[in-house]
Amino acid sequence: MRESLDELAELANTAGGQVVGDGLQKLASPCAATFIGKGKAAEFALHCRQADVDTVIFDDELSPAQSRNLERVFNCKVLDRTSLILDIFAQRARTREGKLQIELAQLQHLLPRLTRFWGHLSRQKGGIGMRGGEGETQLETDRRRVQDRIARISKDLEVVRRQRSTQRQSRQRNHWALASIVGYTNAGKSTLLNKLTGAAVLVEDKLFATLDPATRRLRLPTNQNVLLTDTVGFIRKLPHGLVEAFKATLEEVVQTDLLVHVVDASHPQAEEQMQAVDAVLREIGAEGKPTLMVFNKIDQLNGNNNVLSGFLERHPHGVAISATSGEGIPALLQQLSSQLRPIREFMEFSVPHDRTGVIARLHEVGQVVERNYNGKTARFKARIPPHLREEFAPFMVRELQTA
Ligand SMILES: Nc1nc2c(ncn2[C@@H]2O[C@H](COP(=O)(O)OP(=O)(O)OP(=O)(O)O)[C@@H](O)[C@H]2O)c(=O)[nH]1
Ligand SMILES: [Mg+2]
Repeated sequence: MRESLDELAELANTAGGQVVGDGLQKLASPCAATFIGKGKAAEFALHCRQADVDTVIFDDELSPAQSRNLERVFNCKVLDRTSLILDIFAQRARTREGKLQIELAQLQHLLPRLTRFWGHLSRQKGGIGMRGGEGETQLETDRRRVQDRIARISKDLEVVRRQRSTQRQSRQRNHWALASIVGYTNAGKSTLLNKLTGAAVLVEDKLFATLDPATRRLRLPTNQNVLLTDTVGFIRKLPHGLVEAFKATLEEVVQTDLLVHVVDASHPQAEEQMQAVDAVLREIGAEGKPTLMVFNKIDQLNGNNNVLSGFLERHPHGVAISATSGEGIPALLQQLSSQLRPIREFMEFSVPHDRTGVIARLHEVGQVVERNYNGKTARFKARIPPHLREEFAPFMVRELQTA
């Protein structure tokens, strides 16, 4: 499919490669030995020799045998979409956990594919894949080293994950609502987080600019605090091994109160991208989560408003925004406030003036909408998480109607 191939070229550029040509072949079913047909393979081989190509990338996942055979035919390295995505992730991982996760996914993908062209495991900066060329003799040692490394990383990851889960628990103690920004890569997720919270997350017109999750606090117009997390973008045919490796990170997505699904409404494949995101959400067990649809980049629609109205018709609670110009952001904040509200209980409290601890705590965990310090006791109207009801029960005057 043409669009997928164009996206593959974008991925190759992102990985530091330079695309010198491409080709498509329609087959009823892939050829067992070489994926593409024999004649086509020979044609590409000639092209590779003429253009001095050092890597051929396939848009679909190749079996280890297919990659090996193709490397022989082309006499150069063969990558598939999966290894390319893994490679980009490897270049971009910053945190220890991110690096470990990606290395694990990479090694697991690499192990059955170790061939002469992958050579030994020294990584070349800026290039694609793990390059080398020390020949067959290195192979057996490499396989053993890879296996040892996989075992080692799995152990390290376990430790990091335990720390992460502790962090999460302490965050939950704060009882702030949690929302995760999800969406196709390059949809504008980080731009939106930056716009909303003044964060300085890297924004780039590249695929997978963000890899490690960033969480910032956002105070809604209703005074409610939300922890907003921006995380890795999704893509169609996201390697399963990668989803597996990133499960721990993505678990945060599953455990939030609300998903904010950002769509690049100006992208010709916006609909397919939304479906790809939904597919990944299903895979990580986040389907059916309350979701706020956000149609971004409306400044780029160039009057093509039919598309947008189509989206909004199908997603009546969705909002149209431009994360760069700020258009639609107030409406987005409103939606966030109203979608996050149901998990709070709205009550009136009366607290003696000298119980400063209680007053402080109420402001910390609750969303204080009205305060009055003039009477004999301090009076508050506030929304609090249901499970904290008991803690504040001694000070509760009455329940209020949730608007
Ligand atoms: N015109 C326009 N461009 C936007 C808008 N929002 C984001 N962009 C651009 O889209 C590109 C991608 O933005 P990011 O915020 O990095 O996208 P992301 O979803 O975080 O991407 P990944 O982290 O790579 O998954 C950048 O070049 C942004 O400047 C918008 O509302 N309008
Ligand atoms: Mg990003």
